[in-house]
Amino acid sequence: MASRKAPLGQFLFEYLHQNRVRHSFGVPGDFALPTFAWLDRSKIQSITMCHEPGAGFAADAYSRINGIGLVCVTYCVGGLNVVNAIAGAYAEKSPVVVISGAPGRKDREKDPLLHHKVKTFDTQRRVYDEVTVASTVLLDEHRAAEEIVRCVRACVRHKRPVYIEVPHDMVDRIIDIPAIPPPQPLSSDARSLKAALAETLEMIAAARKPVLLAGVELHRFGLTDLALKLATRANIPIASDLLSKSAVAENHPLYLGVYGGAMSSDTTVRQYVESSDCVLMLGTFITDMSMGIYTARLDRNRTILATTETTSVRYHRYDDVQFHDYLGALASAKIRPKRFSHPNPHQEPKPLAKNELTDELDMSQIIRIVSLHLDETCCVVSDVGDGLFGAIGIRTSRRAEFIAPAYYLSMGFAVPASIGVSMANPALRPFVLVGDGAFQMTGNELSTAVRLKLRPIVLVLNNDGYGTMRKIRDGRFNIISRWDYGRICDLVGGGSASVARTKGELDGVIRRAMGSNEVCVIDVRVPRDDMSPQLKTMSGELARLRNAGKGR
Ligand SMILES: Cc1ncc(C[n+]2csc(CCOP(=O)(O)OP(=O)(O)O)c2C)c(N)n1
Ligand SMILES: [Mg+2]
Repeated sequence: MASRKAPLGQFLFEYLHQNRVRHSFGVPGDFALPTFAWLDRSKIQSITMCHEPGAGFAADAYSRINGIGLVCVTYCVGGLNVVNAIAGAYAEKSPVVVISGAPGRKDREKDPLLHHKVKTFDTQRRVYDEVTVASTVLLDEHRAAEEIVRCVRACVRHKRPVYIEVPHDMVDRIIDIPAIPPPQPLSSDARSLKAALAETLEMIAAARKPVLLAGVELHRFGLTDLALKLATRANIPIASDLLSKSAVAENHPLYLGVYGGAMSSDTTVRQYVESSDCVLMLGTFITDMSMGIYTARLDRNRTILATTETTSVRYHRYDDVQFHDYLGALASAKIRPKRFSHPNPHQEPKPLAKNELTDELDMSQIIRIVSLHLDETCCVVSDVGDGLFGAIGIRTSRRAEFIAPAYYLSMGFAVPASIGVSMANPALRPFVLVGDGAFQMTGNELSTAVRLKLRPIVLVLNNDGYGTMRKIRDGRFNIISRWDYGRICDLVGGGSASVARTKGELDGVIRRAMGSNEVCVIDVRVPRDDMSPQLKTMSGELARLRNAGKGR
């Protein structure tokens, strides 16, 4: 594009639109109104949410599906409200652009006490520096365009949030827009890449029982097909982890299940991975959660870890190797196919028999019944709580998407995230698993879903309080108010509500919900002391860890 001039606000949203942003989630404020006016005039649809945390979670989920997303807020009262959601996006590599309105350049001259200011005019930007890969305050019209381009490119390149602060008296100014050269692709150091590949191929060739752990970066960076090509050509089985759960179809003949130490989806996948002599971790985040709270048994001498940040083969680390170069070369390399016979081939969940329809529900059965209904048009959006742990056990041949804050673990994610999912891909039907506690945090965003005519199916897993916390350590602090969850539909003026106490009831209401075209809220009564097998393991391990230091 040749150099030209345009109003700052016009360029900002034009450039974001060119970079595939189609929706923005936010709440306006006086410092942000001139920016919102430009947003309104742009091709990007602006969605006003009930509260900024909801906007942040919606934008995060949107970014995970769309490849980039946008949240627009006002200074500090709005921006600081959304920091937690953006921290989660940073931690889990979700490319969200945060735009915040701000006091004007002129307002800042004598450093007055202006409403929404905390300590200095730079406070919010400095807070955001901790949760973003690039930030800017657009105080200079000569550099504004360059700064916008720099931040958006960093967002796309690193798949992490960036922060752009727009002073209200800058956004209408005409700025210089220099010619924008195309981004420089990152390239590997040829010798380092060659050495990494040679050691990797040697290790794979010598392995009797290699396994591929498909990590979440494969999905974020669009590299899943390359990993599948490698697995298929070399006949190497694949496991995912909780963050990357939907990366591979669960009926793929090479798919083993979700690995996570003692929190794996079943013992076969755990045994397979832990007895492998070559664990190929591709794009994997090694976190306490994905490694089952330190229960994973993965010896570094048997592992290869390749991500966008590191390439390590056993104890050797190779610098300046780009993940896509490494994976691309591996996928095309000559590897003699391995012998593999599946220890636990895919089975569909068992349909409900007549004689069990009146049985009480428990978490394992809820997960089974959910699995019976999911198909390719569904996106399971899970909040933090037993919904997330239980979801490890979801098994269906139809490849439903799966989105959850599975590492950062912020409650309140799922209901607003379902709005982001629907806006990013209207063909996907969100299937929300949310605890009663998490629902009380952000469930009011169903109001936004109703207004936008979206149709999430929301299972409120109602176990009367903070079940997960109760399992780690019980106390009065885990008691929450009892709500009649279906009544949210009266409050927000739309959607249908139902209660499920038995297996048959849950099956019936999910079937009806799948056939309907509106928000469906299902109050799922889970016995207070029940939990999924995965939560049982996790809470046992956490309780052991938290109690280890007791008395010190
Ligand atoms: C924002 C936030 N606050 C607190 C926590 C700590 N926490 C983790 S799970 C949990 C309880 C969740 O309760 P609920 O949503 O009812 O799900 P359940 O555990 O009962 O399945 C709490 C308080 C958190 N992860 N995120
Ligand atoms: Mg609960």
